[in-house]
Amino acid sequence: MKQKPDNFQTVTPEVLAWIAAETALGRSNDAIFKALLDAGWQHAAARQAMRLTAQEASAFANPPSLPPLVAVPSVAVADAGATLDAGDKWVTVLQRQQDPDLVVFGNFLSASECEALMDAARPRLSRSLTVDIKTGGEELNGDRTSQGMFFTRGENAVVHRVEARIAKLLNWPVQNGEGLQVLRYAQGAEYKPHYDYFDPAEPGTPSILQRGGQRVATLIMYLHAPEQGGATVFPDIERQVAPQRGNAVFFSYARAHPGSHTLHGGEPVTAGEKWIATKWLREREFR
Ligand code: PD2
Ligand code: ZN
Repeated sequence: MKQKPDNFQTVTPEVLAWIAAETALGRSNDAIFKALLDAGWQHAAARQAMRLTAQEASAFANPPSLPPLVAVPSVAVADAGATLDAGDKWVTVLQRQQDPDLVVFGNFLSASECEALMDAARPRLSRSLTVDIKTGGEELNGDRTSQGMFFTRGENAVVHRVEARIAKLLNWPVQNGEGLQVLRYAQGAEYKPHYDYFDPAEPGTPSILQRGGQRVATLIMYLHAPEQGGATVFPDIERQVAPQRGNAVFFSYARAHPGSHTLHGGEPVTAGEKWIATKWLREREFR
């Protein structure tokens, strides 16, 4: 192992602050460097101190940029109590709020549509995977203890009908949607709070985004209510949505950033089973 030389000098926060103050007073780098040497600093340590001060100044002048703001799906102006034309049926607005834009719909799915989606999904359920943002692949995730499956877009008549309803209500092309995902939460299962967008800072994200760009909105439809627990929670805005059969919650995120306030999770199911179908919407066509 390399030994620290006995005469090693530590670049302290005080010396960095002194260099920054001298720079602010208009003193040149050469003059500051010479003053450090005159004060007994070794060349290497003085150079390191100058470099660190410059780095700090540049990070301050150029803060890390935010991900871009993109267009998102939205529901035509409608406050709680409104009834909306979803193409093949009328859907009611039970709750609406801004920042994030969040809408709870009633009468989104009929009981027979819920049953049909569960019946078609049941034989295909397996322990839920989530996209591994480190690699762009899929992984088992301890934060998500449900079982799940994906339909392909338009896979059967009910899926097709529900997707057309979503597209009409949210003014967003069917082609920009991922395949419908069905999740079954047994007693004790939960989905810990997370964001649905892909973290731009993660190395696997660029490869995920090649297929349709970012996720920009989520619609969670409740197919079967548990006897207890299983609410969808939004910790940043202190909201909860009850998992009532046929209802759905929509929220959008124009920026892939925590400032979207879209942190959300599925509380543990404490009695019975909870079933949902989720539609994630992308910026562009998802193939
Ligand atoms: O089941 C839920 O409440 C839930 C919570 C958080 C679903 C999702 N996220 C999702 O499907 O993204
Ligand atoms: Zn989610």
